[in-house]
Order: sequence, then C-alpha cells, then structure tokens
Amino acid sequence: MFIHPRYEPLKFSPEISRALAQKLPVVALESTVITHGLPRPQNLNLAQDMESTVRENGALPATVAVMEGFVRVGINQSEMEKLAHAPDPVKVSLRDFAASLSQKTTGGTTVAGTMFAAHRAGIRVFATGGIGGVHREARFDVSTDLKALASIPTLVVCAGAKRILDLPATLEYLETMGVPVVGYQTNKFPEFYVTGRQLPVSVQLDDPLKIVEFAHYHWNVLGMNSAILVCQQVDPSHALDASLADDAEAQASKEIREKGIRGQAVTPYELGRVAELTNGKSMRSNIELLKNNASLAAKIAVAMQAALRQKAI
Ligand code: PSU
Ligand code: MN
Repeated sequence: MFIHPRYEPLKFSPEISRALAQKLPVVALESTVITHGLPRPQNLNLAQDMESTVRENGALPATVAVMEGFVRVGINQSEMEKLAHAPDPVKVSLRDFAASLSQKTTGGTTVAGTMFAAHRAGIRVFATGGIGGVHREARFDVSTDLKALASIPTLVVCAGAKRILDLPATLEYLETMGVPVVGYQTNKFPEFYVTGRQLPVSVQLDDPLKIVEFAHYHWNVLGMNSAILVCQQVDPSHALDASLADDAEAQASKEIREKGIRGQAVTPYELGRVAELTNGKSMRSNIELLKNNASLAAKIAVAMQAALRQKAI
C-alpha cells in the first residue's frame, strides 16, 4: 500500500477551481440521483439539464461524485457520461467515502455525501430532489442525510421528502438537531412529488435575498453549525395526485418488505418501482422538481455572492 504524502481527496474541475478562487457563485449537485435515482437515459439528461439550469441562473454547477480514488467537485461532459453509464456504481454516503476512495470505485454521492464534499470544498449552496429521512417500518433506518443536516453548515435546496417516510418523525429529528426548515413561498413541508399540505415548516421566506439574510444570521451572527434546509413545492402542473402516490408507495413498500430489501437499497428500489407503477409520472415530476431546485439554488448562490462582494453580510 502506498498513499502519496500530499494526497488530497478532493479534486476540482478547472472551472470550479477558478470559480471558487474568484468567489463566483457555485452550486453543488448530488449524483446518487444519476447513479441510483433515475434510469438511463433520463439520468444523464437530467444531470445535464440541472447543470444548464444552474448556468442559466448565473451560477456554476459543481456535480460531486467519487471516481478513481478522488472526490470530484465539478466533472466534465465525458466524466458525466461515465458516471451515468457506470455498470455497478456505489451509493456514497458519509460512511462509504473511505471504502470508495481506497477501492477506487465509481460512486454517486447522496445528500449527506454531497454536503460533506461541498462543505470541504467551500461551497455553501447545494441542490437536490428530496432528502432521506426516518423510515416508517424499520425503526433504525434513519438516513445519514439527517445526521449531515445536523452537523454540516450548508444550505440544501430540496422538495422536502417522500410521503413513504415517517415525515412527522423526520421533522422532529430536524427540530431536535436545530436544523431550520425554511419554506420557500410555502408554509408547509413539501412531500416530494406531492404538494405538501400537512406539516408546517419552521419559517417561510419568499425571496432568495431573504434566505441569504437568514443564512447570515444563522451561521455568521449566531455561529450555528447546522445546515439550513430550504424547501419548495413541486410545480403544481407537475405534482402527482396524493392518492396515486400513496397507492404506488404502499405497493412498493409491501414489495420491499416481502423481498427483504434493506438499508441503502430501499430508496432506489422505491423510486424505481413508484415510477413504474405511475407509468413514469413520478419520474417526470421528480425531474421537474430537481430542475426547479437547481434554479432556486443558483438564485440563492448569486444573491449570496453579491452580498459578500458588497460586504453586506
Ligand atoms: N429521496 C428521493 N430521491 C433520491 C434520494 C432520496 O426522493 O434520489 C437519494 C438521495 O441521494 C438521498 C438518498 O441522499 O437517496 C438517501 O438514501 P438513504 O435513505 O439510504 O440514506
Ligand atoms: Mn436508510
């Protein structure tokens, strides 16, 4: 075994490296959605669309992934294709980095994994689809995403979490851990591809500048170390009917039980099966909300950099 004495696990693309040096707005993007969340070819198309959406809104996209022994922060077109077509990619959450780096496997980073990398890279803003949470049936299946939200100070833009999870328990956990749940133009916690109507967020903020100001208070003025979870609802024209989602999720959940699927395999199975059972409707809605989140994250990153440049925060 030989580890280079100056081995640094993070490897930046030239563009992201320059952007960070010049303090340009950057948005981190996760890659479990590419490796495990969507089928081919939608996964590659979506990854490219999310990157374009970030650019159209004035920021630079840094897709995070693990490849060839490095945590890549920003990947180029051919690397993106390699990731989307990887035959047996791993799902990299916090405990999986060491295995993936030392064994040089190709992996998609989860919300927790991407938060870790983004924070280490000095990127504050991150966009994803939905976060993991507390599962309903397996009492100890609590996503590492929640642990990461409790302890890694990044701003995560999402559409809440799926209804198949125990959403009240997920929100209780976030409250216990001091994680603000910000509703962007909503006072209800979004339920991924369904418009959330049940559970309250901790604060509603309606424009990116207000969110930047909030982040400044949370991290800089008060010195908090938790993440800020910014949630927006799926666009109503792409939302899934709640009963359709519930039926499909109940069926997927039954199969998960019967087949004895556990741990990291639960979420990918559930997403894939619900997509089949809804004839692709859930997947289209998933894709739309991901792009929408990339757009909001870029606007927040732009507002944050402008405030920093003006020394307003
Ligand atoms: N929830 C979704 N879509 C996803 C995921 C969660 O609606 O793609 C992915 C994210 O990458 C998230 C991970 O971080 O699954 C959570 O997996 P687990 O529950 O095994 O921690
Ligand atoms: Mn889990």
